[in-house]
Amino acid sequence: MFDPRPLVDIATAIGREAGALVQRMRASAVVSFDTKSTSTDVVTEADRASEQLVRTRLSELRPGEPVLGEEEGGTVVEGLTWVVDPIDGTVNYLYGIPWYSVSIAAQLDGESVAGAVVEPATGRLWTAARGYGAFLDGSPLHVSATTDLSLSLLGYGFAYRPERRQRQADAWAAMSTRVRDLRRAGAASLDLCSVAAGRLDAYAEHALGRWDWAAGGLIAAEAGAVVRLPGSSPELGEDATFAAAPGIADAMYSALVESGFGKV
Ligand code: LIP
Repeated sequence: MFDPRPLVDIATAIGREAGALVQRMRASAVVSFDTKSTSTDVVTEADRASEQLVRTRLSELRPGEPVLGEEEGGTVVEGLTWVVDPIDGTVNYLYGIPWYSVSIAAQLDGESVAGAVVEPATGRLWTAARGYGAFLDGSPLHVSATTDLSLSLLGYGFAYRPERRQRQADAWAAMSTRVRDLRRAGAASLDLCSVAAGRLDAYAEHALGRWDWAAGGLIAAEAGAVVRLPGSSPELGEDATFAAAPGIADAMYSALVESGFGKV
C-alpha cells in the first residue's frame, strides 16, 4: 500500500529551508516587489527566491517529478506533482505581519496526499499525510466541536480584482449577523490550518490558486473538517474553497449560499 508519509518529510525539510530563506530576506530593510494581476497583487523577490530554492531541492531529492508553483507555473499531471506556494500571505509578508507560510504539497493524480505548511516567522509546522492525520509541531489536530452557527468563527478572504471585492464584501456583510464573528487573516493555507486546529470553525474564499489550498486543504480534511475544493461546490461558485467543522458544515454552507456568496 502507498505510504505518503515520506513525502511529508521531504515537503517539511524543503519548506523549512525555504522558510529560513524568506525570513532572512524579510530581515533586510527593503523587500522589493512587482505586481501581477492587479496593483495590489504583489510578488516579492523573496517569493521568487523561495520558489527557486524549492524547485532546486525537489530536483535533487525527487528528480524528474513535476512542480506547479505560484510564480513559475507548471501543470498538474497524472502521477505525482509537487504544488508550491513559495510565500502564502505575501501581502502580510510585505507589511511585516507575521502570518505567512511556505506551503508544499504532493498530489497524486491531482489529489493531495502529503502536505507541509511552514510558518517562517514562528517556526510552527503544520503537516498531514492522507489517511494518517494532521499535526501541528507533531501534536494531533482536531477541528472544533461547535454545532451552533451563530457561535461560529468564520475565516474569509477577498479576490484581488476590485469589481469582485464589492460583491464579496456584500456577502460577508450578510454573513456577519449569522455567525459569532469573521476573521480575514490573509493566508489561505493558514486559514485552512486554523480550521484544522479549531481556531476557526469555518473558512470560505473564492479565486484561490491550487498552491493556496493544496497542503492546507489536506491538513483540514485530515483533522476532520468538511472540505470542498474548487469545482466541487457549484452553489458556492466554481472557484470556491470551503472548509468547516462537521457540526456546522451544512448550516454554514446554506448560510453562505443564502448570503449570495455563490454569486460574487
Ligand atoms: C493569498 C491567499 C489569501 C487571499 C489573497 C492571496 P498569496 O495568497 O493566501 O487567502 O485572500 O488574495 O491569494 O498571493 O499571498 O500567495
